[in-house]
Amino acid sequence: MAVDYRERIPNNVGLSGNRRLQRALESWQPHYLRWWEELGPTGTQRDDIYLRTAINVEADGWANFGYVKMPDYRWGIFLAKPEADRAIPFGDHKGEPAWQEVPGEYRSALRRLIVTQGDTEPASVEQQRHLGQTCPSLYDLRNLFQINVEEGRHLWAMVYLLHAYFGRDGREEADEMLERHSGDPDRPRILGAFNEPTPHWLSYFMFTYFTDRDGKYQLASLAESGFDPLARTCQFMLTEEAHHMFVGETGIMRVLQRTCEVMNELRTDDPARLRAAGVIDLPTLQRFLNFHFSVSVDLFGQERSTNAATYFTTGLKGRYHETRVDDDHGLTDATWPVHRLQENRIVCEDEPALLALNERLRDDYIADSQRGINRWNRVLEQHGSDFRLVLPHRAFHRAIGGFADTYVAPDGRLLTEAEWRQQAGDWLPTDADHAFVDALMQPVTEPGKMASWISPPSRGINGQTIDFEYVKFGS
Ligand code: BYC
Repeated sequence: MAVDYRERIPNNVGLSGNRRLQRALESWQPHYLRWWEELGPTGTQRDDIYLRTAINVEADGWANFGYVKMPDYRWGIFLAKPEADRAIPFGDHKGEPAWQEVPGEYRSALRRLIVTQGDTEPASVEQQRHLGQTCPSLYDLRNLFQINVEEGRHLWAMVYLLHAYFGRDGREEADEMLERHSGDPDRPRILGAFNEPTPHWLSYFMFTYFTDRDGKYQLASLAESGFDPLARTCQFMLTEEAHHMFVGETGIMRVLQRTCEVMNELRTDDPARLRAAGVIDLPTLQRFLNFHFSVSVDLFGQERSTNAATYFTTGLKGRYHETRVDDDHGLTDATWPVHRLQENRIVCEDEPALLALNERLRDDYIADSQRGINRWNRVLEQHGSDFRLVLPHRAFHRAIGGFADTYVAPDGRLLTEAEWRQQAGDWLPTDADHAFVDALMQPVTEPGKMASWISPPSRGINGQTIDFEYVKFGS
């Protein structure tokens, strides 16, 4: 369906044919814009930014580039094209026609999933709101804003579902999306990682690599949902999510590249000398990696989860690439290996697969995270460094699940609390690490120029050169 950009809310869901829904969303829109102004990227209202905007869901339509002022960005509502005669692919209702309306008996579970998903989107915009003031280049600044507007659009996607399918309580939930705030002691965001600060660009690149990747796996699982509007919404969101992870992966790669160059120039890997030369030493990068990986691993929930089992049997949330998995899609007798603590050691034992769905998705996520780490390590190898970045053990620094109250080293060794306290500063970013990275974050806004601590990207956006003026600052 073509998108009408003359409408206040561009959409491919036929909004103009449903006056009630249109009015409800149009009355939410000013609240959203006020939230964007108050808690979105700071001091950017008048800047022209080279952004991509989705104008339809076709291959040639979802990435339209041009200069836009962010408050004028057209946050639209887009669902992937419907699949004719789609059937529910898993669970007790497997093979029945996918639901086009909310199944009454699963209403509150479905609403909960949509609210949890939706809550993360504005949270990440809030977390990143000050980063624009310390951008390492115009290229990076533009990518930050691209991600921010798309997270805004992903909030619109969930708010549309709440308004369109959940009546009054859906509208209330949509309002609350703008009332909870990242890190707010009274009204925090729902999931832990979304209340952690993203104070500088190193955290941001790690966040977009690790935390946006949780988004990929959760959205892919929801894209299998028997509730067809949710599945179609998530399918389209996933096309945008890839760029966010690209920003994280290439961001860290460029940091590594720059550090390696200086290591070779100075013939040293001494952190103090490298820091003095204005680059981020490798042990510091590893500590930030440990932190962002561990808080992102928490986002998959408990290892044994009856919630997850219910979401699956009721057909609301599937597995990663559910339709490509070769089994009965019911999981009644299947098992899955799960890590857990047993008398002072970590064991991995088979558990009922239905209860282990969070752990299974976490396994998919960890394997995917490792692939990027391998690519980062290739940069180190190419520069002759023996240092290798490693993913910490899944039990390291956990706040959710069976390892939440244990002290575990990055290599999986169980520790006493005293041992942990003694060594935590070797494994997680310290205040001094943050202060050092903060001090590096001086804005660079001349086209084509990069901060001292990061290499240029290998290419620009949409075929433009690296020195293209990706952001034109308003007066
Ligand atoms: N922090 O049975 P469990 C993204 C709660 S990211 C705090 O394991 P379940 C994005 C849990 O809510 C993708 N609380 O839970 C990325 C439950 O609470 P109740 C976001 C947590 O339901 C970057 C209790 O602990 N999407 O899109 O199996 C930028 C029991 O746990 C946490 C989704 O998450 C935590 N980390 O699993 C922008 C998809 N973990 O019910 C965007 C939707 C668990 O006891 N959500 N709890 O009050 C879900 O599928 C599930 O809610 C979860 C949790 C996987 C998160």
